Amino acid sequence: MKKYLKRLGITAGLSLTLVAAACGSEDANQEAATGENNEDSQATEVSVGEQLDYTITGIDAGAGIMAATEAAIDAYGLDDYQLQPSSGAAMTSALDAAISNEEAIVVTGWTPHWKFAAYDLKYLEDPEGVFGAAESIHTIVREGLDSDLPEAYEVLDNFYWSPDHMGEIMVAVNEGADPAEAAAAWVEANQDIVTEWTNGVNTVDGDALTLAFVAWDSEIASTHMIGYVLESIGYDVTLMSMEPGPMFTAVATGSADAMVAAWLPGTHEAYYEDFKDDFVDLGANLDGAKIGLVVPAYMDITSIEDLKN
Ligand code: PBE
Repeated sequence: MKKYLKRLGITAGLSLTLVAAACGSEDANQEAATGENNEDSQATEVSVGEQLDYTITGIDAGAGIMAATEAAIDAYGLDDYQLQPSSGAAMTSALDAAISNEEAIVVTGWTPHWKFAAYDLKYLEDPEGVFGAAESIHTIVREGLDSDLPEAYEVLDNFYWSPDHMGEIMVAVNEGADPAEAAAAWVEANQDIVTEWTNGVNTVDGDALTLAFVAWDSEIASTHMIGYVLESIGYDVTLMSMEPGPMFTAVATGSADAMVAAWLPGTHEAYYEDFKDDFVDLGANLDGAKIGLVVPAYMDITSIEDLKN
């Protein structure tokens, strides 16, 4: 049976070999089961919560998945846990470090994301349905875009792709490609898809267009991709990276022309409700997205409920 070690930080005083040997030994399991040799078995039994330092590794504080995770902490009575805010990049590097050492970790995770191609991961089941079902990612534009920049409006309205398409750019970026170059390469290699969005749309002559986005890996991919497509029909496109609240505000107030990063109906519900009368929702550009709590496949738990153990 594969065993993973709890974080080294809380194994002070025990050598790695000792913990590994004790946890892995049939004798120790037997003793724990029979209650024999209590002193030893207590030293080797580490709860899931202890292995995790009662920490859920999060991302940026304004992300919808952070609010959903706080709601899950409430719904599942995970009172001892804290949700650690960080960033998408810090979350994946914590995940990478934990997996290299086969340690326990639970992160706020979402699909599409390259981490599922890079590592063997699983979503924890969510019997309370706190994280919702499948999500769609919507394209949202400022009021008046249809008359001011009708060609951009048309392409943005036509834009629709699959989680696999988005994943291809994300994987390339994770493997070291510059996002703009990875997006351009994807567009060039997928002209059959892209021409469905641009067919019959007139070219323009350098009109300025701004796209707001948050630097989540998924949105880095989509925003660079559609920005490149809009450049290719003649727009002078500026990508503006910001926090989620400001992204919604920017499109609602018209300081950005569009965004392709609204996760609905659940993840960005609160932002959407605040601003929905002040912008135009062009509907889904991708279906089959998902958010939840994610752990390495080697962890011996299947449900968010198991975090209590
Ligand atoms: N995400 C990626 C975002 C939406 C896109 C799931 C991290 C969020 O939680 O707000």
